[in-house]
Amino acid sequence: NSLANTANSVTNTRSTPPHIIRELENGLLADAAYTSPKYFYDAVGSVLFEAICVLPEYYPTRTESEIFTRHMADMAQSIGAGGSLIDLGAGNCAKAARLFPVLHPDQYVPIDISVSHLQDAVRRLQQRFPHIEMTALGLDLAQDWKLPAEVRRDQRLFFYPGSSIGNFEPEEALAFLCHLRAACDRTGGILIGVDLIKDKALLDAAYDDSLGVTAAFNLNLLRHINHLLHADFDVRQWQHEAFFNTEKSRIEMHLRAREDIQVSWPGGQRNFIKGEHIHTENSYKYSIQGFNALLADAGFSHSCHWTDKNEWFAVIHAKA
Ligand code: AVJ
Repeated sequence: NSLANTANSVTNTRSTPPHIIRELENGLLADAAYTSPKYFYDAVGSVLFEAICVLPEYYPTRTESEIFTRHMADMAQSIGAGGSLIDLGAGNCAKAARLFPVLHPDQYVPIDISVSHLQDAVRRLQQRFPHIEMTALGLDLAQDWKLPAEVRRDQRLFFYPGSSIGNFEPEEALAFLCHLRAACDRTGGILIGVDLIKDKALLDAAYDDSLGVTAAFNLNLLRHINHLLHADFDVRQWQHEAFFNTEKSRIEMHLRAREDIQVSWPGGQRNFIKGEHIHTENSYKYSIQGFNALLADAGFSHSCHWTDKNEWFAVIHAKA
């Protein structure tokens, strides 16, 4: 079986960058196959994620939004006015825009993997808030990145909502926080959304909703990989699986083979036996204490947090 799982150096004429092809092949050919969650977000995947965010079972988006509504004034008090607001993974910039009227940043720096996705949103925002200097940046936060000189150095506030930090392994999360700490001086800080450890049944339902939207989101990954790798995954042969792994404090998402499956792409192939799976995502959940410890390890000095009445989600402000 493993002999049949091969990659060779057949050159391809696809437009997918070679490092992406290599990364996908490495994951698919590993004994325990895996893929990176960044491949969820093609055009269909991005729309499915927006749908997930309004599902009754998916509490994080709604709960975080309620926390901002309720505690915005306190947050502004803790953060102070002015400075630059650096939005990590800005998308449509809507979450940050809610902060403008209370935080009054001098500069807004939305960052996303592709700057073209930001352009429309930034143009509209610039009209509503003409006094805020806006600089959109296209950077991959998972790679090494550096802010250009036009981003003022003092009073940097890194904004990282939505519990995106959960996709990092805890040691990667620490490295990422260290990187942010190094990018601000003593007047800087971060404002971050963190999903909290809670009852397993609630977590399981949030990632395996009754409508099957999260299942479609997970399965769509195979369509995206077919496109990137010219592979021949048949979505109907796979089953969505998501559960809270209590020992590891993380949601795991997998795609399970419903039958014996052979997948091929130019230069490689992989056999999956019935029941074998591809690990597609981890979403780590933290306690407030645990996350504060991570912030302290990263060199942040003081932190303040706000939460909902059920303590399902937290927004944390940490000063450098
Ligand atoms: C975008 C990483 C915050 O982990 O909750 C939602 C992604 N995956 N449902 C999360 C996701 C399945 C989401 N993050």
